[in-house]
Amino acid sequence: MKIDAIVLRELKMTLLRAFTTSFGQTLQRRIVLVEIRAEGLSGWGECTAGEHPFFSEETTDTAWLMLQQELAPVLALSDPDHAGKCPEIFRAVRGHRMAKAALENAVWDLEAQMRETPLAMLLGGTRQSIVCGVSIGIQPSIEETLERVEEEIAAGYRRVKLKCKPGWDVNMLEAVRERWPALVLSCDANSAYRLRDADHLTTFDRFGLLMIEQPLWADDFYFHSMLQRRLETAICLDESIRNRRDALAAIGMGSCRIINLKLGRVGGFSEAIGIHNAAQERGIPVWCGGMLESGVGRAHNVALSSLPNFTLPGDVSASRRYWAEDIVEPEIEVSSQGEIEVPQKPGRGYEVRPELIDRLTVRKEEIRPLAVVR
Ligand code: OSB
Ligand code: MG
Repeated sequence: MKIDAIVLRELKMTLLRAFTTSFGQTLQRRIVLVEIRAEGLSGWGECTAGEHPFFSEETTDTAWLMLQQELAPVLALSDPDHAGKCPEIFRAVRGHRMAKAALENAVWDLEAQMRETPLAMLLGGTRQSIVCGVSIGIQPSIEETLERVEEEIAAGYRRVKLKCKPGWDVNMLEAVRERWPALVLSCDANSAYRLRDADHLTTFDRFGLLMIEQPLWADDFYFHSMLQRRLETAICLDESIRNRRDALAAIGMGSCRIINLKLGRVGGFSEAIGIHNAAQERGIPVWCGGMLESGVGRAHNVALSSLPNFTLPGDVSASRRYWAEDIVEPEIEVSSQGEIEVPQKPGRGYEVRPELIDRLTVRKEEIRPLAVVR
């Protein structure tokens, strides 16, 4: 494909309510979107970097810099015949996986349109609909937590994940479990615990959780493998898994029994498919995580979740949980059965809304192949 231009935009979007994890609170999102124009079509991608380097090293600003100075110029000068070539095109740049993913996913999006194929099908998806869970942030009180959980169950969601941290765990989990004994429940610590908390973490076993997500260090496999041996509850790794080799290491060492797959964290669809396949071959289920995405990233998460080894409910939920107005049409909607239909239309299957995107844009830059001097 011959690329005419790559447009970078930063959008300012306010969440309907603040989202709190063990590492901090987010209300105001600063989202980098990329648009790749080629052959009369536009592919879109979203960078899932946060505003601060708390979840990972990347931020909105580091991603902007890398996209503008390194990645978009290299991609604009290449003319990939397949989106799967992107990792090779970006190989010289170390790290910055969320920035790379924004571009690579836009190329997949574009390729699906060119081939007049649904994005999900191009990726190897086999599901007509995906099963959805929700991630509930740390609340000011247990009462408010119970209210949130009640709303989400009433909306049809099939799994509830509760953010936790030392001091906000057993009492809260106990209250939720007591009220809903059969609820499919998990928790996510975003690496807030240490190995000295192992005895404490074993007490979570009594809540019958589907999993404990990323209890220990964001870059660790070894200590998670030691912890996993002591827990009945499955550990799910999120932050630790950056690529397929990490997934193989974690599975091989017994660091986890479940993997949370996030497109941005692993650098895009190609690596995500590699991890999906490696996990599938070894009997390890995966599910799709979320990063408080706008409709563009969310549409890509829906497509990814249609692959066969996404056998657990993901954190892919409805636009209306996050935004007064999402930037895609239709918005991502969840049925009363807690499912999202995988679009059967060519491409991502959710149109972008250009006027709304313009209104939310706070900076914009266009990179054209002819203007790139390397
Ligand atoms: O660890 O899964 C996480 C949001 C931001 C950063 C990290 C995480 C999350 C979530 C929210 O849990 C998932 C979502 O609803 O998008
Ligand atoms: Mg997580």
